[in-house]
Amino acid sequence: MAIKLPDLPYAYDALEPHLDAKTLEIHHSKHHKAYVDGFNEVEAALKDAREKGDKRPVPALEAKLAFHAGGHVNHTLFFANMAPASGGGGGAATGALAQAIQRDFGSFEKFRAQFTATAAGVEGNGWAWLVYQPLLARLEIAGVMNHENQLVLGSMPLIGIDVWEHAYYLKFQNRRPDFIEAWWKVASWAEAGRRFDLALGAHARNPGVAAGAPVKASDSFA
Ligand code: MN3
Repeated sequence: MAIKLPDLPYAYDALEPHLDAKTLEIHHSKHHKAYVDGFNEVEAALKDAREKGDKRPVPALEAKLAFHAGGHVNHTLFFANMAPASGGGGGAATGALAQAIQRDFGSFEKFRAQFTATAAGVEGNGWAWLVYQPLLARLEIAGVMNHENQLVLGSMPLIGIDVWEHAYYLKFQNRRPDFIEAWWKVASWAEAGRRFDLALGAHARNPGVAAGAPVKASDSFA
């Protein structure tokens, strides 16, 4: 079944003055749309290959599928984990997520410094994500190249930043660190906290989900 480009949860100019409307419009209506279209095209090609019993294109199509699916999922999460500064964007984590960040990184400021360094240090195109890894029962920061590698399987994304040049070049040119600083002013900790609560709930219902390992639900900060 074909997927569709989701609407943004705010207007293109809603993240001004930190992130500019033109970049956001192109990012959503052109770049994100290209991943949605790419995913649908690859899915159709895989279906065709299955029906013809043709194995030859499968490895290349699966690599493309991971790229476009990763692009679609990452952008959907990314646009939703920002909010206008006047509507809850910026600030810091609260509640259970704040306690988990304190436990796993020492403080929010130390987490912020490590996350910023990860985002700034991604070579070429990629992302930085804060994730919850249920089998390790802890938070991790992952630098991701392109859209889809270097993540531990089963990690649940909580909040992330797109550091592909298309995310910032119009306004910030080569100054990725300035873009990252601007992003912190619109990062939605309400959304990250909501995803963390969902991740903990899923983990509590099925703590050994991936390997059958005797992992305890991480309820020490619940
Ligand atoms: Mn992007």
